[in-house]
Amino acid sequence: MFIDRARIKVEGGAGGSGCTSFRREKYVPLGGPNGGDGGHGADAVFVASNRYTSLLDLHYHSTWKGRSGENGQGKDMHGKNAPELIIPVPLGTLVKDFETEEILAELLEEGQRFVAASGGRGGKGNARFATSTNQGPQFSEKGEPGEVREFIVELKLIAELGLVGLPNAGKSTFLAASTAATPKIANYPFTTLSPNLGVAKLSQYRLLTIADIPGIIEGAAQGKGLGHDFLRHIERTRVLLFILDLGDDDPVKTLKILEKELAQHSDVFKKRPKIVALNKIDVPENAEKAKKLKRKFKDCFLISAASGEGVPALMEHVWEVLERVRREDKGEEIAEAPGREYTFEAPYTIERIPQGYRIDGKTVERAVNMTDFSNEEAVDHLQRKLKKMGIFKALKRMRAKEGESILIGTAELEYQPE
Ligand SMILES: Nc1nc2c(ncn2[C@@H]2O[C@H](COP(=O)(O)OP(=O)(O)OP(=O)(O)O)[C@@H](O)[C@H]2O)c(=O)[nH]1
Ligand SMILES: [Mg+2]
Repeated sequence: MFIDRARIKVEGGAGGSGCTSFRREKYVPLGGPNGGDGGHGADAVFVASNRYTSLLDLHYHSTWKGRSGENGQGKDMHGKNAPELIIPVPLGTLVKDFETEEILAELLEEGQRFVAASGGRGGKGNARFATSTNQGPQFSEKGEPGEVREFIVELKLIAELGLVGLPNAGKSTFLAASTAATPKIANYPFTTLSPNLGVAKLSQYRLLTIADIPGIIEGAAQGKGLGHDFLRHIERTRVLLFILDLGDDDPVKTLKILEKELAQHSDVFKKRPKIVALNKIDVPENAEKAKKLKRKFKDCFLISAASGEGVPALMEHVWEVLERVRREDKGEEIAEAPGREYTFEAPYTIERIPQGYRIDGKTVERAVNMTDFSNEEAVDHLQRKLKKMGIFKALKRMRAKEGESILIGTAELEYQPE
């Protein structure tokens, strides 16, 4: 198994600001307020899609930011909400919090979603603040900033096709021919020292992951060579592809050796469908030999990993076998989604700090973030809001003194007892 990991930063779109405006009509000296609300900022959402098989795209695109909502306008026109920002990830993606590494979501099914960062709420226009005592409010709310979060996204890549062969048989060359992987290839044994992985794209939606492991030699089970250590990497593949070098003295014997080594390593290989490819058909002497040899295998493909000859036909066959196995395996792999626990959270907390008090809490911070402090009326409105939430009472109980600082989010206010 291989783990693909990416660190990404996601930011929801900011809400649009509310508008301060008044009706203008002929012969009406002072129209009522008609400033519209700002639109919602974009939520950023992870969506599982079977069109993706690796996190490669996230490695190249590590910061995502949703669009802002539109600002409200006069004549009660609300700003448009921003469309959702979709971050596509492959099925099986695990989303973890960057700081705590807590698993937040496991996206297993097509279309399954997880909201990574919420967009900010749109600010209310001044029309919303009209009351019997203040019929012409001169202020509106600013849009709320979008949420900003960092994640570690993980994908356990389970290769579906495992390549098995003696050193130098051409396994890495085959991986390079069928996928975009660029493994080291050389004309000496044990070129590959650790597993390589590639994704073969047969057509837009037909993708399959291939594992190329170091060559296996006779006696590997007793510790010879390197290959045995890596057999566990292909234990979970659904299909095995044996790559045999036509230049070998006796490829039939080679296949027997390889099968024996696999059997000694683990019983799981017994049930795996096996496909045989005779490689290096491009070498003239091999072409002759291949004709006779072909009959000795029940089912085999003649290919040249180097020139690509025969590779597409082989891949189509691999795909057919895989589709059958996938259908059969389906029942086994139902992973449970992690349960969620809900805990009670106080709406805000007040903490004594050297210069005064610090208030933390989503609603309070949001109210502050959405206030335009250059506008007296807006500040008054905030005061009333905080009062409704019982913040002044709480501060009084904590014996806050006039002029002490109250820190909320990024704002610093001054405490005035009522
Ligand atoms: N002529 C010819 N040479 C090939 C073909 N496939 C691979 N080779 C050559 O065979 C040699 C070994 O190829 P690799 O792909 O490194 O073999 P491997 O099976 O990955 O070897 P290890 O990693 O050592 O296990 C290289 O020199 C390749 O260029 C082929 O189809 N035709
Ligand atoms: Mg190799």
